[in-house]
Amino acid sequence: MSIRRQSSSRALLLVAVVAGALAAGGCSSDHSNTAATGTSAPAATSSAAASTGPVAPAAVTIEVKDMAFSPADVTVKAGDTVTWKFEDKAPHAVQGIGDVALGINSPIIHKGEWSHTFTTAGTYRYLCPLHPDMKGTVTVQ
Ligand SMILES: [Cu+2]
Repeated sequence: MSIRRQSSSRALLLVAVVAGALAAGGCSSDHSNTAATGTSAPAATSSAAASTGPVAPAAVTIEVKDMAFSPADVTVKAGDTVTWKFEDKAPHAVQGIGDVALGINSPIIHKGEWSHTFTTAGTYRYLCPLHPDMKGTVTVQ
């Protein structure tokens, strides 16, 4: 970790030196290049504290296989995350129907997972844009 950061800041320093040399190129006098002495690396403090609320959000998984979403209808609470697990012979996607479901838009996935966190109560209908007969509903309470 610290080694990696050191080398990246060294690369930054190198860029600064090159940039300084380029900037000084137009000037014909013999200034010594002391531009890059005082560069301090940016403090990359990553405080990824896991903030757990009073109620742990639930995770619901919908299987995407045999040309269907299963279960097709799920009910979750606001703040819950729904994961679609794609494991069919054909690729599929999850696309919300209507304005209320605009944020629901997965890429086309053959094998893999895609998640969406529902923050607002409502009824969200979706389909697979490749196979519009594949439909599902997420009800958020
Ligand atoms: Cu599909």
